Amino acid sequence: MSIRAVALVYLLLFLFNVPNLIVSAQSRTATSQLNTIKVPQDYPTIQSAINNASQGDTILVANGIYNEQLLINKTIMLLGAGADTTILNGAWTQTAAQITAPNVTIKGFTIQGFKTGIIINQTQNIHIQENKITQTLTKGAMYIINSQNITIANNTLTNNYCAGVSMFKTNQTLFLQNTVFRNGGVGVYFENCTDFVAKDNYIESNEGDAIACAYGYNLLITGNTFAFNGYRGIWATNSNGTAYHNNFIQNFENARAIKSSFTWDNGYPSGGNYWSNYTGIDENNDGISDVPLVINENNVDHFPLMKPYIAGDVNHDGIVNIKDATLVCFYWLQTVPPAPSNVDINDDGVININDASVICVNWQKTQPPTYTTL
Ligand SMILES: [Ca+2]
Ligand SMILES: [Ca+2]
Ligand SMILES: [Ca+2]
Repeated sequence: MSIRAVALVYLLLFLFNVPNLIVSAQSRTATSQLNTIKVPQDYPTIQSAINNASQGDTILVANGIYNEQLLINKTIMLLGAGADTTILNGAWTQTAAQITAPNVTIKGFTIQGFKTGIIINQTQNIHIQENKITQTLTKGAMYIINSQNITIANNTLTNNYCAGVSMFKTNQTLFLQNTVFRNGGVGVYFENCTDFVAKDNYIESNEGDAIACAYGYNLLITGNTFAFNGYRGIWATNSNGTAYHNNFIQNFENARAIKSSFTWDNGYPSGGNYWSNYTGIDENNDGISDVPLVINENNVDHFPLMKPYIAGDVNHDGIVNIKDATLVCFYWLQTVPPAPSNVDINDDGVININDASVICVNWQKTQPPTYTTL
């Protein structure tokens, strides 16, 4: 047999064995690491599944009503079949889910009828996503203390008797695209917290403030709508941060900042916030008031918007349309500056497909959505 023929045989043998090698490698990974546990097929209750899970397991919870209180003291992903159909139901006592372990996800549940919805206590890397939390009592829908790196996204917190979220001594929180609606207290309250980001939330018709903070540092509050709240859109004391591209619509008072210093705009022509009770003057017709809005001497929105902010409304004329798309095309792949800041919709310093896609998503929108139109 020639050397070439031998080489060919070895090559064929190798190729023939590759799929088997891959399969055995995959099965080793599957058996030695993560498992998926199903409720009620594998265990009748969610808590029994948690008790029998290993660190890093995923627990899938089928549709149904579960009359349980959960203690989550190990790293798991807890995935309901969806908030419309997977219900954690309380009897007005205790806590629906208490999380004390790091790296926990809770997604896809309705949580209703508890003293407190979710408590996150002295831990980190927690994701709370796509849940509905309603009808809670004293400590509200979510109560977070001494924790860090918390993401709360796409949840609906509504008809709770006290606050939506209360948070203490907790850093690096992302609060994104949540609806906080018609709660009996403040929408989101936090105290002694650093690096809190609230982006693209609808916080409406709560009896207290939409956002209230004491001793909050390096806050970023952007893209939110605060409407019809009983007290303020933002109330802050001894705090600092940045708040722009928010809509303040018919709150009892839009903003109050005590011993606090915020930046209330993103410069020109990106702009500041929309304040429904502020008429302003716009003689040069750029959609930005020619007169600043002064909350107090340390808190000035230098570029108040004349129309409600909608992501993608680059030219501030109150509608996302071909005029905005044209501006993005014109400055395509340019950096900011020299390109104007209003065209960089997502504030990442370059005009590209990420900005164009925001325009596509919000095409023809003319007003910030409110709860009644969601
Ligand atoms: Ca102007
Ligand atoms: Ca526009
Ligand atoms: Ca950009």
